[in-house]
Amino acid sequence: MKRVFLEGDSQTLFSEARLDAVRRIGALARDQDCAFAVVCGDVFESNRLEKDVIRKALDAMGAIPVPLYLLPGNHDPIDAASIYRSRVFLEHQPKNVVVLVEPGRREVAPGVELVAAPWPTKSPSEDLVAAVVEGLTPSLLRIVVGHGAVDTANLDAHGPALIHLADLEAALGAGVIHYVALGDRHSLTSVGDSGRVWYAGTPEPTAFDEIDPGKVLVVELDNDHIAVDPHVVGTWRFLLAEHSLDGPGALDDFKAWLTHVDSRRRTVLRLRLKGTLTLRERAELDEALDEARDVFAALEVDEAGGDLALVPDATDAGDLDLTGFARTTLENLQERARAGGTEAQDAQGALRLLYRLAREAE
Ligand SMILES: [Mn+2]
Repeated sequence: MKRVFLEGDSQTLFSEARLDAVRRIGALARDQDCAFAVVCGDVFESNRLEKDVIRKALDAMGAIPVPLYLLPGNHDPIDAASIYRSRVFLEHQPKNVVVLVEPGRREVAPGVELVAAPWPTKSPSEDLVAAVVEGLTPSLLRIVVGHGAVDTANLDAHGPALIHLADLEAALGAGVIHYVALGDRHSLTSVGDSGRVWYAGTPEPTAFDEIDPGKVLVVELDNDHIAVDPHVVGTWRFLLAEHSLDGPGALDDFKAWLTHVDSRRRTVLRLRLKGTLTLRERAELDEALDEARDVFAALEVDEAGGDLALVPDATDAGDLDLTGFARTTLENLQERARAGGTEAQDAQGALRLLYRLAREAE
């Protein structure tokens, strides 16, 4: 996946973690004695990827000790330019990797069928899952493999390809199908009331708004029994944290917190900071954030709300050994910074810079 928020070697770590997640799925499948594994679409972010990405992914998938069924989704539909039809994919496709190219039923074990609903294009005009479930009569143990949003109100999705949950629940109730494995949502989600319709979510987290990502589901299924167990395979984290820097010791507490966050090299941190700082404190904060930027995978500081204010005080000037023009500039900026309004924001920025430069020059 593209990740503009990462720089330098964090990019490499992120790529490697995603391949490791595939390998962990293989180890889990072996430990849990799984008969096979399915990936419900968006296996690849796009149909146009670098060859080495495809080769590395297929190499990791090939080490999974069970059959692996891949469903084309909206990011990797099975159109004429599909990644699954590319020469590099076909040449390196391991024996255990099967692409669910055709919609409909496929026997994957004695008495067990997948009912696949691959995406033929990026924007299909119908409910692809309904199309493959329609007309089935009870016989084998059936697992529907689909991709896309479900039409339940709480997920607030729309479009002609929405998956109609009521139809699926009716088919589950009638014993025509027994489990529905869905992809698209990055959050681990049980849909509806049957306990048999699930999004596993993304195996490695990719964004802040995902709920309970980094897992895969081990599903145990027979005609009248089901168990669905989430297992952790992801190692990255998108962490949103808010801190108030007001009051004695708050800045020190925040700096201590930064050093106690687990797995910092695999943590993308977004900070919302609020409080009122003197120039000296602000410089201390900036230094701590600069250091954190080196040890976290990425660090974003959200200052858009203007919750982090700078209030220059008399001791700030005392910290700096400034004379003449520089001293006059400092005093002018302090005055403007206190005055409020948009000019005050600029003045605060200029003061921070002046303070830092002056301290560095000492
Ligand atoms: Mn999708």
